[in-house]
Amino acid sequence: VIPVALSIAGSDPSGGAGIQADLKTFHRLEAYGEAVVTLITVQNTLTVDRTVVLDASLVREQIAAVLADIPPGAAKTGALGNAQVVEAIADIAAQFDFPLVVDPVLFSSKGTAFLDAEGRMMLVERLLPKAFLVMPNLAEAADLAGFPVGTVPEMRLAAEAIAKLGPQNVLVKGGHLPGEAVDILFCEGRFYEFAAGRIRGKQTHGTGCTYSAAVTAELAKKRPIYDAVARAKTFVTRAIQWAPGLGKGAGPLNHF
Ligand code: PXL
Repeated sequence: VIPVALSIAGSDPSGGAGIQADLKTFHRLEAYGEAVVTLITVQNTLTVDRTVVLDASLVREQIAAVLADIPPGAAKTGALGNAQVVEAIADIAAQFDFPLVVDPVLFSSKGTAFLDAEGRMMLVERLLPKAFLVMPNLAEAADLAGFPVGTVPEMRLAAEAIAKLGPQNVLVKGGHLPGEAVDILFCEGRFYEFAAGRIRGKQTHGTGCTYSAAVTAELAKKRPIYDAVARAKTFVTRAIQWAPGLGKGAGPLNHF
């Protein structure tokens, strides 16, 4: 049977990030993709001009419709917008019998807020405890851990601190480190490192979305977490390497 992966995230009409990136990633990794929209952005590779968060009931009903018919083997969340949407997802996540990957999107790469302060609190209190994996970047890890995170030792400390908030596993992503892009996975009391050489260039729009979608697709195939992260890391690294050079700003990755 075909693995099924679900994304609960925002729309990027330029196709590089958000649910568009997630669906492309699911497809390329041979998972059947489903997408529940949480918010709509007006953006391209240069700017994010506007964000409209959908009504929480609309998000809840979309998830219920999907679960009632084609339940996924794994799901991820991306940009969620506000506390009501986070709460709606947390409520229904109690029924999930598949792994949930939380990409704690606080800001877009251009600095636009994708979750307000109340939403951030709801994410910590209600959604993280239900997550199989949370995968913050350095800024998000610092925000969640409550101290600066800019080195590999600090990433390890942050992963441990974030695990105390309730998720089963934590992956702190080092894409914004100087030098090598080292990611730290904290899983069952142990640390694992995933390293990739730094790729020069600015074609990185949607990297976080693509990475978490790739992990979700691999989890939907029932791969263990270490394998899922290793494969996803390879996929996202190659997608950056072979970026198609589209757009006038930070361009999208190559999802093929
Ligand atoms: O990478 C975070 C992100 C999530 N969701 C949407 C986005 C972005 C970044 O641009 O556009 C819809």
